[in-house]
Amino acid sequence: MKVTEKKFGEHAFLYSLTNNNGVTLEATNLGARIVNLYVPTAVGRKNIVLGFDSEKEYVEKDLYFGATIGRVAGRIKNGQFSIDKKNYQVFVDPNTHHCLHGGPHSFEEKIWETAIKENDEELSVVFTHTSPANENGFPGTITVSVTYSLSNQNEWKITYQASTNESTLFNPTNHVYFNLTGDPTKTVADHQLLIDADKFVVVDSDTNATGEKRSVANTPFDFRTIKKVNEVFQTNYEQNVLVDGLDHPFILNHKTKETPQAVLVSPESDITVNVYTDRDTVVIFTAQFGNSGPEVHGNQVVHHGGITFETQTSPGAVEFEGFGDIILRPGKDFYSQTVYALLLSDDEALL
Ligand code: G6D
Repeated sequence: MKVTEKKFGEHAFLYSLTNNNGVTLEATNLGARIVNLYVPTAVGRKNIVLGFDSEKEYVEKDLYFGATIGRVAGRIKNGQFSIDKKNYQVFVDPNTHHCLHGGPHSFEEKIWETAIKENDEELSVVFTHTSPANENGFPGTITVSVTYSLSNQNEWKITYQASTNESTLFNPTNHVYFNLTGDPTKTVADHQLLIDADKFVVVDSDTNATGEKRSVANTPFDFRTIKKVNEVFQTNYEQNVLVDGLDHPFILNHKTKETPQAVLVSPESDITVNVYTDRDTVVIFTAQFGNSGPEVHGNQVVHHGGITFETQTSPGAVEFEGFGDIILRPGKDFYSQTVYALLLSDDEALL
């Protein structure tokens, strides 16, 4: 196992974590983000996530790629919520009138403090950041740590911890885009997807949660048995047409501890990502970039050129009953883990 560190721009550093199987995870303290995830395959090394080559490129192109998202993942309709009967108005985008991913200049744009940790089984980089009270209108000063670990079992584990001095909202996630072909000019249509969810959250034309949890049964959003993502793209199902793919919260069943909550398999079946999380929802976004996808290592990302697994509490939690509680209170610290476990076809031990 090995860790190296190098400059990634004016302020940021890039940390490379390599395990004993030749898997390398690269992360930067700009936004506590994953930049690259290289895996060995029969036809050579593949980078299975979308990322840019420098701090400057992230700032100029897209700060959400691979970033830690917060304070609140997804949209807060009209930027309004209340805590203990006190009403708050947070920053809203002037075009959409909603607050997306905690508003601008949030976690994804900050330079986080960094520490490296190592034991016999895994390498970790620990990112910490303090967000001052009233940032984008959110109450409470919160201290957040996000730990990325890479194990010799080929698991990328994210551990979130946070505390606050005043009751506030907190619902972080990670915005990694996977493309298991290693080629951003190929769509994820031929990837196979499983989501262990009996229900998804219906969204409106602004991609806000409507408050309706709908059974996936008899809809194209039924991924309880593994199938190609294309099976959604090809339908006229109104929820697919509305957002031109998937941009939906799926309510996870969590029936057993052993089985993954979601699975993604490459078209060649040489790479599998098993997603395990303690969160109750995963938002799946299939990178609806149209013709304006950014260039990644010299190639433009195509429409549907990536897929996210944004584990979280469902958007809509501040508006609707039964959508979970995202209030973080003083003295009750936040703790959560999500694991992206890689199964590589040339890794006999893992099959
Ligand atoms: C998230 O769900 C949202 C999308 O709607 C948004 O476009 C993207 O982040 C930037 O995945």
